[in-house]
Amino acid sequence: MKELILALDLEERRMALKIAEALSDLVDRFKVNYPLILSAGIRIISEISELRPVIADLKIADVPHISAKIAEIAFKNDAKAVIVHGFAGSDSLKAVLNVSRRYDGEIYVVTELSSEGGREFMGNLSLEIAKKAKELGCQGLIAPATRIEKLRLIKEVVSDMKILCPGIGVQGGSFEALKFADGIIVGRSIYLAKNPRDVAKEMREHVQTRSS
Ligand code: BMP
Repeated sequence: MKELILALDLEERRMALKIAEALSDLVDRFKVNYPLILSAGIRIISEISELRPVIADLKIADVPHISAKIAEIAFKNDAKAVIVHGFAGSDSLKAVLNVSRRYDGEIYVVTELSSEGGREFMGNLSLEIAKKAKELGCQGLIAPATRIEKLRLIKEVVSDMKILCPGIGVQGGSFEALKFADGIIVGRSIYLAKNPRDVAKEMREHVQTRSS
């Protein structure tokens, strides 16, 4: 079954919780990123994880001992998965993997960003990053719904790894991504909508249709 993951990029704790509560029956997981964590505090991960599992999108990209500390804090606060930048290299990935194993958590490695800038430097490295992430035993990848051909190539390289795709909706990405992805990550198209439940339902239908 493919997943719908809501990116809760709000800056207000109460609003984030309100949306999370209102949509928890329609989404599989929540993803929280710096805007919410820096505004509401790290415990927000724990609060939201009472509704659905949380992916902590800290895009970890530091020297290994710092990457490990960041991951440890996320998992201690009940994150079930963390997002890591592949460009930081094998030592940083290994450090985070070691921590994640202690918590039975998952790590998702960013291949190239879905934005235009993602082509500029990361685009040249993303297949190598994907291969390395697979070789090291990472559970999944974050790959762009905005570049379907690249996504296809990434899928070819990793076959059985989980791929989650951001970029559908406001960034212009396509549901075609679900041909290769195990889940889509959607933020603004849902939480800024006049009726977030209607949009979430629509997205859920796309995901379900592509799951069969
Ligand atoms: P939106 O659907 O509002 O564009 O949000 C996309 C979410 O996915 C954001 O939280 C962003 O940080 C994340 N993301 C992305 O957009 N592209 C990537 O390549 C990697 C991401 O994590």
